[in-house]
Order: sequence, then C-alpha cells, then structure tokens
Amino acid sequence: MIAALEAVIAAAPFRHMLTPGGRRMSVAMTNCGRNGWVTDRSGYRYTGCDPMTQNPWPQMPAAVFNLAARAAGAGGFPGFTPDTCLINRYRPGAQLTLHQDKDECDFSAPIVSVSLGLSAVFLFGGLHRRDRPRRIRMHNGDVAVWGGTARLAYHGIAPLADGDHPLTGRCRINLTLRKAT
Ligand code: MD3
Ligand code: FE
Repeated sequence: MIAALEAVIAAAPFRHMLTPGGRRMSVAMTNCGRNGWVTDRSGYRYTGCDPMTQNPWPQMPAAVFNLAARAAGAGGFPGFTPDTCLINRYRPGAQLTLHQDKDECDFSAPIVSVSLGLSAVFLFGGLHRRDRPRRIRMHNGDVAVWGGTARLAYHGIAPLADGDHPLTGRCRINLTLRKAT
C-alpha cells in the first residue's frame, strides 16, 4: 500500500490547503482517483485535476480500490466503487476539527478509511455538532466502514501525539475512500 502511494505522492505532492475562511489546514492532503477533494478561499469541492499541477489526479492504485471495495462488502455495502481517495498526512500536533462529509452526491454509499503509521484518536460524534463524540483509537492497518446512519455523523481527529512508526516515521497517513459523483 505504501509503495503504491509513493508514486501517487510523487505526482501529486502533499500540500496544506486553505479553508474557505483562509486558514491553513494542519493536515497536509493530496488525492488519487477520478475526483479529488480540495478546499481554498472559494470553498470545498471535488475537481478532476490537481489545482497545483493542472494534471488529472493520479490513478487510484488497484490495491487501494480493491481493499476499500472488499472492506465495504464485509461491512454490509456490496458493490462500493470509490471514485476518489483523499490522502491525509498528520504530523505531530495536526488535527481535524469536527465536521460532516457532505460534498458527495450519494450518501447511500459508505466511506472507507484506512489508517497507516502513528495511532490517532478518532472523534465519532452524532448527527448534531453538540453530540459528545466517542473517542476511538485508530492504529496502523485499521480499516473502518462508515455507512447507513453513521454516514453523516460528525467526526474528527484529535491533535496527533508525537511518535515514530517503522512504516511512516513521525506521521500518520489516512486514506479516505468515497464515491463523490
Ligand atoms: C465517520 N478524515 O478526510 S477518516 C476526512 O482520519 C476525514 O483523516 C479522518 O474525516 C482522518 O474527511 C477520518 C474516517 C471517516 C471519514 C468519514 C466519515 C469517518 C467518518 C464520515 C462519517 C462518519
Ligand atoms: Fe471527514
């Protein structure tokens, strides 16, 4: 998985995107697949090309697609065909505040996430921002399927603790596979 991702990252490097409010995200991101999720001063959206290079996003590696499809099937969502994989890189201190994933067309498709490298505390909330989130530790190799009533749950990642992982060094990599269009 890591070897396949190296090629993606070489063609579409990690970058810190801007929120619509103009803040630099602490998580560095890139994408592969037919669509890629981006944010800048004009908002959140999916694009077919990388705004940094103007090139189409790199192809999704078959190993990544197959893992996500198999995991979704095992979780009760057969026929999942993700068209986008967001790759998030967390260094110590990086975090993702509570949010919903709402930029996709079809909320009946689940989201599959793959955690690599350093562990993180995943915040799994409810359908309202005020619902107190459960804290779930995500470790290297963990794969999660979020569908049905969980699809629109608020979620986030607590600030990453420092550490050193044999696979990734001082970071956590998360793959988020979705059907965007
Ligand atoms: C639960 N990423 O990229 S992945 C994101 O670890 C994002 O980088 C986190 O949230 C990360 O948008 C979490 C797991 C995840 C993704 C989407 C969900 C969990 C979810 C949508 C609904 C509920
Ligand atoms: Fe999310």
